[in-house]
Amino acid sequence: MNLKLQYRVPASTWTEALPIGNGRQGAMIFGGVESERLQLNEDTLWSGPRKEWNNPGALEALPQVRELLAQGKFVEADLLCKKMMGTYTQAYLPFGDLHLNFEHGDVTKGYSRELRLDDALSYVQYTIGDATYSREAFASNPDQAIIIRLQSSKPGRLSFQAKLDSALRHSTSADGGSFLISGVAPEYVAPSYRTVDEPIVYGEEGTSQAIRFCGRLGAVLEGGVMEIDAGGLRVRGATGVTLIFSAATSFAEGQDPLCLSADRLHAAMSSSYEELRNRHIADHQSLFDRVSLDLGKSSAPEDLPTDERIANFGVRDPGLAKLLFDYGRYLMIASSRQGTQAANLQGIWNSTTRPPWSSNYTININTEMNYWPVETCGLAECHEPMLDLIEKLAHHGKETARVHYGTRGWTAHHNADIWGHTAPVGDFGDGDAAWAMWPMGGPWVAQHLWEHYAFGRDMAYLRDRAYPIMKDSALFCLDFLYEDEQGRLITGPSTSPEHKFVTKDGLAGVSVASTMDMSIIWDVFTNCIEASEILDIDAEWRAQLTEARERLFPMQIGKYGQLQEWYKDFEDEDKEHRHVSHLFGVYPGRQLTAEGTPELFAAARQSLERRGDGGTGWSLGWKIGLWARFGEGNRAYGMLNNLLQLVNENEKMNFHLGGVYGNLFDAHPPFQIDGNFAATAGIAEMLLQSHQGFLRLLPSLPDAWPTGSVKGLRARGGFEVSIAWHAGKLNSAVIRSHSGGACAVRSVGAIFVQDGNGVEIPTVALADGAYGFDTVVGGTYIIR
Ligand code: FUC
Repeated sequence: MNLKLQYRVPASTWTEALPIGNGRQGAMIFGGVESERLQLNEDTLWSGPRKEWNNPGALEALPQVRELLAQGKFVEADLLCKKMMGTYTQAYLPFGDLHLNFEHGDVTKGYSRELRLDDALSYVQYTIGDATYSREAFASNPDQAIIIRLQSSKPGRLSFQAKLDSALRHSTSADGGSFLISGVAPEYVAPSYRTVDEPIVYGEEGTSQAIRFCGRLGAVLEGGVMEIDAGGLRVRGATGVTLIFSAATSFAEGQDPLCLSADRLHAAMSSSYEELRNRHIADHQSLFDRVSLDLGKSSAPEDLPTDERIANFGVRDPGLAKLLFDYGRYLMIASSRQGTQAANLQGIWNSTTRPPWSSNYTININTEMNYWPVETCGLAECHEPMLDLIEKLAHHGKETARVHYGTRGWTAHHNADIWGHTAPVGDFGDGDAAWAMWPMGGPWVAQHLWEHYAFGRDMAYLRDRAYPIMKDSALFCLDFLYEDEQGRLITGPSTSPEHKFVTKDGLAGVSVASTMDMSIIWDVFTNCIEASEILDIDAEWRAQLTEARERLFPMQIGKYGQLQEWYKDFEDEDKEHRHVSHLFGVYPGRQLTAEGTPELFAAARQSLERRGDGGTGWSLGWKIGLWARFGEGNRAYGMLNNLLQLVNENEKMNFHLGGVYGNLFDAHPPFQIDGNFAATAGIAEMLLQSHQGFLRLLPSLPDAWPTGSVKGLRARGGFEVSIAWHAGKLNSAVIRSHSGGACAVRSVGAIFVQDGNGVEIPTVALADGAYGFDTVVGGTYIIR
């Protein structure tokens, strides 16, 4: 089956529309016949400007909170944490819409609409009378524009009006041969979960510090005539039209969106449609083609619409599981490119002015999850915007660490935004501590700096860019930790994100030394220790970290045989809570493994079992990866099954329900992109793992995929790995070494290795059932 999403009717809702993007500009294409809508986004269009978010009163409350925690007064401590809150983040906003109104009516024959993942093209086609109309659209990264090609098979049949619109304050005009929309964002947008009298606040015209935006629409005609005025762009009697849309904002300092959008438009208009299209496809494929997956023959009919395929087949169609995997890679390339903003809660696609959770960066799971597939799936360049965001947070988070906790280093809490917000959110007293009071956002995102090195092995990057920020994050942890009465190092106030526990006084979110805090700190310490060894620097500091790591409050096994989520064996507020924060050490961490920590690993598995098989889309996505790490392919497959359930657009927010919409977007509900990325990462994790110092081939292959292959996955150590399997067993694997050095592989039993010339390479048996051999840079090794 072709690599595409396909439908026989136009989208009637936003979650049936199809996403395109070039990392910066995005569009959701509805494919309407008489009136077409492209809902537009630009990734720097947020409310703002940056305002002070730290709370100078926080530090004073800290010792009082710690004192209450020492006395076991958790509910009181939880309430006192309100004194430590800063402001809410700003919101990511919709740019507007491009409307096309055609004069040919809406009675068609043979309508089809599709999104092709391999060349990143959206395509609509239908017949009216004796003319066939087609629309091809793409978002070009090399040409920084959205391009739509309209065609009629009969000369002169294309007549339509095109106009740009926005829900934000704006005006329109004709300007230098293009149709121009220009506007300004609000200075503040309250989160959607808050009821306030004035949720959207604009600044004064002329003096507003908010982000300004401009969009321009230009057209190149084959036949026909065109007029442009403040009402839009009108075309009469054309045979073919290329529409080009360019957008810009004033987010980057000194950037004038009026000029920039014009420059971008003129540059794109100087190329022919074919040139634009070819450049776009080459650019997309340079990333997309690095990986390919085959899970076996599709069981669904070739022409079945994707929404029906989800509803009628789900995971039972291996072709649909493959499509979901490839869709995650497609969406990453479309929403996160070098120089753009990191993908937020909705990637770059958002149509509402008060989007769920402000469509911000939620860094207590969601933003990290977005970037789980990038390294394993060969998209390391797409990681860059996340690394940029981390740098921004590290910069602003120094002040937050100092003001809120009196520590060195830097940190961030559970929400961030384009301005680099790092404080606990809650408008100085409004927030809920179980969510906001979590200074582990910094240390968690710091993991990404290390992982980028672990896969890519770029020493200069590690030394100059990653390590200094990782080190400062570890410094924050060292200062934030304090001793309990037995001399163990604990955190406090400490939460297990968004989950509360039962106390005699009621529910509380805050205690000390939650398992997640300890796991994240173990992770940042370990990564710093290894990085400093590799760089051969900071020996004394390394010793200090190693000593502190030994003294971290230990993990414990609770009364249900589970890995305890909190430092005491409290009862859960919600046994099936969507967050599985205490399992961080299994995935995405590497502290807990079957070989290294068998009892804790088994307890972690029991915790996952107790959490159940339900959850929001992203929660299901996390559980795919976790079951893959537990080596249980059939359970991971079960989670994929639960994710590949069709969710109705009108489904209300539900913390226990997940699935996908008709356009295969992950449903929280509402839409949230993280689950798509987690699914892609999870499938990769089922086929290849490398977090234990060796490559594990096919660690969690489910029975449902007996025969298949994957090409181009990446593993830590700078390896590119292709694997073929048959009847559930490894056929062969090909490993390409990009940075040379030792390679260790674990499969079933001993391995037989040949180099690219068929010469046998000697192997040595290592610990944990792995076998090792030496590689040279650029060398290819065949494993059987
Ligand atoms: C986390 C989750 C919610 C949602 C929100 C954006 O806090 O618990 O389910 O994903 O982020």
